[in-house]
Amino acid sequence: MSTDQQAPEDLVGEVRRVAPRWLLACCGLLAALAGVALSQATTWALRADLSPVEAVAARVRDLTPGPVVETALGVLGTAGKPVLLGGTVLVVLALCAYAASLLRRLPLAADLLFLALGAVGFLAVVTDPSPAAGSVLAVLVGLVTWVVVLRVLTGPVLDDPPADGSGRRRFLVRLGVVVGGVAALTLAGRVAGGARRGVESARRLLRLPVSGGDAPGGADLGIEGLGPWRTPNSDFYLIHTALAAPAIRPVEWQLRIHGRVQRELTLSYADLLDRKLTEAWVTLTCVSNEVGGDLVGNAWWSGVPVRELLAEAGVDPEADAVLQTSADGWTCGTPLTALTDGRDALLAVAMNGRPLPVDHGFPVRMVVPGLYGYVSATKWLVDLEVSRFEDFSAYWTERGWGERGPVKTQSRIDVPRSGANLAAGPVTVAGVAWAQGTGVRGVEVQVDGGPWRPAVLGVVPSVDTWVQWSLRVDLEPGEHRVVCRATDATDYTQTPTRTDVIPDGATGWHEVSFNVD
Ligand SMILES: Nc1nc2c(c(=O)[nH]1)N[C@H]1C(S)=C(S)[C@@H](COP(=O)(O)O)O[C@H]1N2
Ligand SMILES: [Mo]
Repeated sequence: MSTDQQAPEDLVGEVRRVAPRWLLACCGLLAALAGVALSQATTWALRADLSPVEAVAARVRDLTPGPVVETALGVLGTAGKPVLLGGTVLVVLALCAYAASLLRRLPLAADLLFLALGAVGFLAVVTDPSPAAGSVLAVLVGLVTWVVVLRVLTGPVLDDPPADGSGRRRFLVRLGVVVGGVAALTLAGRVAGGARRGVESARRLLRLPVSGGDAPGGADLGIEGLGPWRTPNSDFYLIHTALAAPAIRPVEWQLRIHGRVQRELTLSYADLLDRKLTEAWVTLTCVSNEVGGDLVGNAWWSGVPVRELLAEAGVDPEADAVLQTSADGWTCGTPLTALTDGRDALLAVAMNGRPLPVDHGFPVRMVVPGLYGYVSATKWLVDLEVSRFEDFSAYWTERGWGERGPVKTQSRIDVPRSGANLAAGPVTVAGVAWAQGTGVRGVEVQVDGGPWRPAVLGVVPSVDTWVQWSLRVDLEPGEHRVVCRATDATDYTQTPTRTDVIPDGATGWHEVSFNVD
């Protein structure tokens, strides 16, 4: 009997079968594959534009000397991209396999390599011109998968194997679970991403009976540095708790209206479009908007007045609230009166004449003038339950935010920018002010602590939109400080007292400081 055919023996003389390095390398390879697959699946599912592997490959390409890239492209042609991506993956797999093969002598080698590769992926993703949160999350998912899968696979291999061969069974079971689990999750990510693409194309094909909305003449003061009165969909602020926007096809969308009603209603997208649509300019504001912040936007919305649907359902006179639920499970509670008092509270299907963008709630969202978004503007809306405030709690109110959320009268200076250096001569100070549901009566500007001077206001179609304002002032060379404040139609003038955004919206005056040469 020759010793080299036998497993080495330790001092006590028990048989110890040492896992061969190739087996450890295979575990490393599998862990690496699993990590790459799940990071890719995360990218798909969240519909981020860039997977970590793509980001790294793009960096490799950018860092490669130009002539090399050109020669490579000349040889490879359109195969250049797959070769670059495949090459990146192969290098990662090879490194991981090698590090895992050292696991016995250098137990931390693999973890350190994973961390280093994760850092490379992270850097590649965040230095992208438009880094997406989904891509960053994908790096994290990949990293965690590497570490966990390697532990899971090598556990039974590195432990002293029981003589009865159960160690081998344990390994095979774990191998099966890892391979099956990763394959299933990757497929799920692919399907989720595909669903989103399907919804995007369904949205593009929709032709809705809506108009694009004409901004009233004189609404836009046309001042450089002051954003347009109508916020384009692509520039409209985005706030939601969902990591990825729910993908809902119009044909599968349904809205249920129930709770304290005489007749429950269930509406399809077609039912909604069969009704007469109302269209209105409404400025939406986020309660988290700081003084001077930009979580506010104005759009032309088309939809069905929710009061008509509530009237059909027959609301119980005891009810004082409507609990709204979105497809992703987010909830908010809206005062019933805001939905029934005649204001343009809409189940909106279009924004600025286009079907709602997926990120803004496609196919149907709520828009309620005069209330902050967190208590009213549910995107991907699927359920309205007529209720009482005392009978439920909603997503943000559970987290310490106010129950009702009426918009506070606010104003903002957009030009000059803080810290600007202006040429001598007359200076235009301009911005926006809003008091949805009430209307802005006037905006005043104070320069360097002097008297308040009334600004010129743009024309607005209703009390539900913001208004642009401007004032020309002559300023001496030097540092200047400008403050603005709005007065609404109830004669309330903005308080100078600064309060935080939590629990129910910031107060205080916006000011900017700048220099005149
Ligand atoms: N489903 C869902 N709807 C939501 C939210 C959310 O987190 N999930 N956020 C709300 C908040 S806080 C605001 S300010 C508005 C923002 O709408 P927008 O992203 O279209 O600008 O959406 C509201 N609707
Ligand atoms: Mo918000």
